[in-house]
Amino acid sequence: MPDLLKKTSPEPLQVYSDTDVTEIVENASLFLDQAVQYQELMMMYDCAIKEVRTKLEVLNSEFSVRYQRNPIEFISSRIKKPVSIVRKMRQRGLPLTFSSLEQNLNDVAGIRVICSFIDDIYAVADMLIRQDDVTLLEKKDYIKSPKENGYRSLHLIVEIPVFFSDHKRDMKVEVQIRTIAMDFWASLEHQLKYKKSIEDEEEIIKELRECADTIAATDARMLSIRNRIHTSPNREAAKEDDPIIRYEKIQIPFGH
Ligand code: 0O2
Repeated sequence: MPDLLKKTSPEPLQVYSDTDVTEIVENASLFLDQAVQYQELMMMYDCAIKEVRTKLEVLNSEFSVRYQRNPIEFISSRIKKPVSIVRKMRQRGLPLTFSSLEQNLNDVAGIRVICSFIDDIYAVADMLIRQDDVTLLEKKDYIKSPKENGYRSLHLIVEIPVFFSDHKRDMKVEVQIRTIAMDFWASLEHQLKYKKSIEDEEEIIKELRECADTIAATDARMLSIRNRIHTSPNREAAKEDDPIIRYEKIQIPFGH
C-alpha cells in the first residue's frame, strides 16, 4: 500500500504531572518577564535617540536661519539588533544580563550625523556637548587619529536624562559624526566585516586604505574651497543694504 494511504495513528497525548505543569508555567513567566524587560529597555533607548535627534535637528534649524546654511546633511539612527548585542557581549565575555548590557554597551542606541564639511563635525559636536543636560562620557576622534584601516569619524558617547511617566532615567547614546565622503567609505568597508572569506582580501584592504586617504585629502580641499568662497568679497556687497536681497538669503528649513 502506498505510504500516503497508510492510516497513521494519532500522536499519543502527552500527560504532564503537576510538577511538569508548574515548571512549564514558571519557565513561561520567566520568558515573558524577560521579553517585557527587554522591550521596555529598548523603548527607553529609542526615547533617548528621539531626545538627541531633536537636539541635533534644533541646532540645524537654528543654523539655517541664522547663518543661511545647514551643517548637518542628514541624520540616521538605529537600535542595535539583539543578535549584535549578544555577539558583542559574548566577545567581551560579559554576562548576558540587562544590567550588564546597560552598564557595558555604549552603542545600543546609535545616531549617525552626516555633515558636508569637516569643521561642521566639530561645530555640531561642541554645540551638542555644551548643552547642560548632555554629559559627555567618551570621545574618540578617529579623524585626528584614523584607524589603521583608514576609518575616520568622530564618536561621542553621551548620556541624557529621559523623563518617563513615573521616573527619570539617564540613557547612553552613541553619536557618530562624519562627512558624506567618510560615510560612503565606512558603508563599503563595513561590508568586509560580514564576509567570511574574500578573494584578494589583502588587495581590497590596501585599496580601501588608499581611498580613505584620497577622501581625507578631498574633504580638506572642499573645506578650503568653501572658506575661499566665503571670504571672497561679495560682488553684491553694494546691494547688501537692500532688505529684500538680505532676507532672500534666509532659508527656512523644509517642512515649515
Ligand atoms: P555596528 O555593526 O556598526 O554596530 P565602545 O562602543 O566604545 O565600547 P567599540 O565598539 O570598539 O567600543 O567602539 P568604536 O571603536 O567607537 O566603534 C563603534 C562603532 O563604530 C562600530 O560599531 C561601527 O559602527 C563603527 N566603527 C568602528 N570602527 C570601524 C571601522 O573600522 N569600520 C567601519 N566601517 N565602522 C567602524 P560595531 O558594534 O563594531 O558595529
